Amino acid sequence: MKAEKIWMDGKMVDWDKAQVHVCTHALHYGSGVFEGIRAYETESGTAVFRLKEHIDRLFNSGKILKMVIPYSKEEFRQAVKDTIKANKLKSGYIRPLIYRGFKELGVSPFKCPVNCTIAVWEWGAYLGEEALAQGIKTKISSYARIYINSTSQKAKICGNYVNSIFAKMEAIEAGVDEAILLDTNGYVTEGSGENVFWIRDGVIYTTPTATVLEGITRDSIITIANDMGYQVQEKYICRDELYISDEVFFSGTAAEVTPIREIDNYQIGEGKRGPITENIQKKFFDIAKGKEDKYLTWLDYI
Ligand code: PPE
Repeated sequence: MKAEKIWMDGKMVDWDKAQVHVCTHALHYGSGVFEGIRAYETESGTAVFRLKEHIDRLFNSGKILKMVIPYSKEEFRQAVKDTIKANKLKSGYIRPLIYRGFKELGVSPFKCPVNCTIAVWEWGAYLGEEALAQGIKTKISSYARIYINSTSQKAKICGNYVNSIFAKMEAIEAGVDEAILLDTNGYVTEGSGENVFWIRDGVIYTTPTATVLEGITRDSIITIANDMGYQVQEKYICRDELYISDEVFFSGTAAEVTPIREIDNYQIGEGKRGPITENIQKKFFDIAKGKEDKYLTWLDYI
């Protein structure tokens, strides 16, 4: 993973020189907020998928963590595009990060500066190309998803991801690809970095957003599925409902639309990518690659 330039507080800096002080507040306490955005190659050049929504969520994350961001949303959107151009990136991943920098240590972040960076790099399928076609193996995590009153699910806060790291490490060591976390009441929430969808008798379900990140891919899929004539419902469920679903899949910027073929050694459906998942996945990629006029407003061309 490497590119040429990183945008740091308004300047393009060489990849290897994009460094911070070891007493950076966010390094000690997780006091940063970030985004994950993808850019796709289209016939009319590189396009960023739902840039507006991602920058809106980034600013909302900053608001929740009481950060005064020294740029406007418009400036941030432009900086994302400039970073893509500076790296001649055709397609890949974009990682804006706003964090409390170095002034002094101690839990209160208020005296530390709010620093902003944007990195971009080429990033193929999150869980491997094969995962997109064949589906992945997962397990229900023994780690509960962060309790709703312990931090904020609406904010993509760096520190929140320690919960995801525990779940992911456990999944990898158990020999599966990804974890699905339950909340403290036992209801299904999300993956370490993905929202979850399941399908029963032709109806598509996903979790309500109270206990999960408001995924932008999740929102895209709900729109796409409705437009395709599927019924989509939000529902709280326990793990067993996933076991007996016809199809289950993850959605996320990094994960895109990744089918799940196994959960806790239970085969899901036919044990491969299901037909509805495949339809939605195909539509999603067509849209992201600019092949669907109806959704061109979701793309920001470079
Ligand atoms: N839940 C979590 C916990 C999450 O981190 C993500 C994104 C989602 C749901 C899906 O949200 P969206 O990307 O808006 O559809 N996870 C990002 C980080 C992944 C990583 O490994 O880093 C991502 O997909 O970019």
